[in-house]
Amino acid sequence: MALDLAFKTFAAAAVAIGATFAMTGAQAVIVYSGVINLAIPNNNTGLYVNVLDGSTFSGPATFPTLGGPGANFDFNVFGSTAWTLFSPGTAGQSAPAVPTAAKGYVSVIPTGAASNLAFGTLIDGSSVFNTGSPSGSALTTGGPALFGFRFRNEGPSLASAADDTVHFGWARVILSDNMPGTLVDYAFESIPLTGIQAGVVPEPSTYALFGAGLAGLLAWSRRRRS
Ligand SMILES: [Ca+2]
Ligand SMILES: [Ca+2]
Repeated sequence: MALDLAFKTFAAAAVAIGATFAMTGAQAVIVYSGVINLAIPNNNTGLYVNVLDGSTFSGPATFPTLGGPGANFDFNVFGSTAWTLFSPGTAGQSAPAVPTAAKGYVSVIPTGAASNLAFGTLIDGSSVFNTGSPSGSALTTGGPALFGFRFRNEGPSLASAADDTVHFGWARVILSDNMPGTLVDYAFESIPLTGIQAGVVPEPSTYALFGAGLAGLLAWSRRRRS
């Protein structure tokens, strides 16, 4: 596992290209993936997810590349005999590198394993985040487990941090050692720095289903305001 971590920590320099999405509007909206049940390969790549555009990457390279699926990823689950969560740095990310305060996984201490969150746990600015590569050893195996994360919305300018925002989210996974896992679903709060409760899926009439993408989300906001 030490080799995995060293490899994952080695980040290639990247040129900022590709599309990102701006979050606008003042109304809190939880964006929910729906049940997707995506496979998480149990290898050094695992599954990268960009929660803003829903794109994912699971190889064959170890990292997604800018402009490709999974670029500007927000969380990554990988592993071989055991599971690890990996925080974004520069690989596959817009410039500048993702700030420490814009990434990480909810944990008990900043250097500890990712927490196995109870349903409804609030993930917000008071949560403790491991911003590196926390172990997944505390997560329930063989059944659904919830972890919390925070992420950077890169904003339209891929070379500047001025329009970047920080958001909170959760993901539900099913993991077992020595075999592929499953990403069941995930959600995030569209308003920067606004808390979200782990595993809580809002009423269909009050959340933005991810399938429509952010265009759908923004249209929904406009409809709500009109
Ligand atoms: Ca991101
Ligand atoms: Ca930016």
